[in-house]
Amino acid sequence: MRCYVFAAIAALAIACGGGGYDPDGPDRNCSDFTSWEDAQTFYEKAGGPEEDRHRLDHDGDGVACQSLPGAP
Ligand SMILES: [Ca+2]
Repeated sequence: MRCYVFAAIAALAIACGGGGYDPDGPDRNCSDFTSWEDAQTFYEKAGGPEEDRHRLDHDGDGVACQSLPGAP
């Protein structure tokens, strides 16, 4: 029974994950991304400036990981 519940939650997470973002996944830091575009895409999927649950945008201007190559 427990496995069934976990499977249902996983399916829901995939269905509602906004294009692959897993809110229960590991914390991510800017150093986990090789390019700014990847970090920005992840940041927006994770809720963007309203949530920023991974703290990728410390100054809150809506642009994540400005230290990465390719940042505007
Ligand atoms: Ca920023």
